Amino acid sequence: MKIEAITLREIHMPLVHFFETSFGRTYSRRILLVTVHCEGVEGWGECVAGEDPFYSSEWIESSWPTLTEYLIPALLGKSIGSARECPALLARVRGHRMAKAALENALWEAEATERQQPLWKLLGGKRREIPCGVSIGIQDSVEQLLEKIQTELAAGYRRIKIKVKPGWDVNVLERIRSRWAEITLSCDANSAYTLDQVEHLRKFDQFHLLMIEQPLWNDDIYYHARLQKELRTAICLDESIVNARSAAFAADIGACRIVNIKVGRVGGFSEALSVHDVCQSHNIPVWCGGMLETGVGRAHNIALSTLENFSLPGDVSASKRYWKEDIIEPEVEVSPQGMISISDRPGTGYRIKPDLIEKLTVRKETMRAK
Ligand code: OSB
Ligand code: MG
Repeated sequence: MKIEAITLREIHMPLVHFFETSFGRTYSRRILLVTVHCEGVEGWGECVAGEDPFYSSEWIESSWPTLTEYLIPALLGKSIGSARECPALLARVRGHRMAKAALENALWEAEATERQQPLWKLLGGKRREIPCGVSIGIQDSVEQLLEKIQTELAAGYRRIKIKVKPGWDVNVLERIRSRWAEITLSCDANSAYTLDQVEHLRKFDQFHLLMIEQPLWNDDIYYHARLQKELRTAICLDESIVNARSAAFAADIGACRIVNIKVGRVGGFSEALSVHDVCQSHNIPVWCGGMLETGVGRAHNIALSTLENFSLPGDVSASKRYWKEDIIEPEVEVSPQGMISISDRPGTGYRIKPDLIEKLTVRKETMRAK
């Protein structure tokens, strides 16, 4: 597969409903998409970096020049036998894992299409349907949150995750549990607490949560191990698992009992597969995290979620929860049982909508091999 040209573009898409975490509120997404052009075959990838450097230091204004000045030139003109060769070609650049993942994942999609094989099979997936959960942001009032939970439960979702921060946590969980004693419930702090708050965090144990996601610092593993010893509730790491080595370290020292895998956060499918395998060998179940993706990134998350150790419901939800109109067809749909069924079509099994994407594009640059 010769990489002849790569297109980088930014699209703007308003969210159906704002999304608030402990680090802020988002109303509308600015999203970078890449298209790799390889001898008549195309592959698409989504850079999941945010509008601001709040979830991670990487954000779209750091991704764009890193892609055009370093990462895209490192791939142009190269002939590769498999997308697995991509990480080595990009390894000279440190960090910028979300930008790297956009390119690598686009190459996996192109490879699957070229081989006339479903992407999920190429990745080694087994599941023919995947269980789905939802991540519900901080709302203006607890009543509004309860109403949202009601809607998502009625839609069939199998796990409710709420965002928490000091002032929006124990009080809110109490209200949820008094209405729904039995639902599978978890929470995500996005690093809103410190180890000084262990007594406060211990109060979360009474709610029988499936997990508490990333309670402490975004780059920390060691203190999460200290905290896990103090809590009955399983800790799940998101931000601090950046590759297979950090997953192995976290597993070895008992920093978590569950891992959230985001393919962008770990730098692409190859590393995501390694994280999956490391966790499996340590008996740590994983689930697929989300970054408010469009259908392009969502389709990749779905393919990854078919791997064996993705045994917990992911933040992989229906297109319509995020967008008035998604940029793929068919849109991602979730059954009344809270499942997404996996297609046997080659590639992702979804088609992109070129006209809609063109309409949403605010900047675009195509770079070609010399
Ligand atoms: O921490 O999982 C997170 C969204 C943006 C940044 C970080 C996170 C999230 C979500 C949303 O929780 C998951 C989704 O529905 O895409
Ligand atoms: Mg998270």
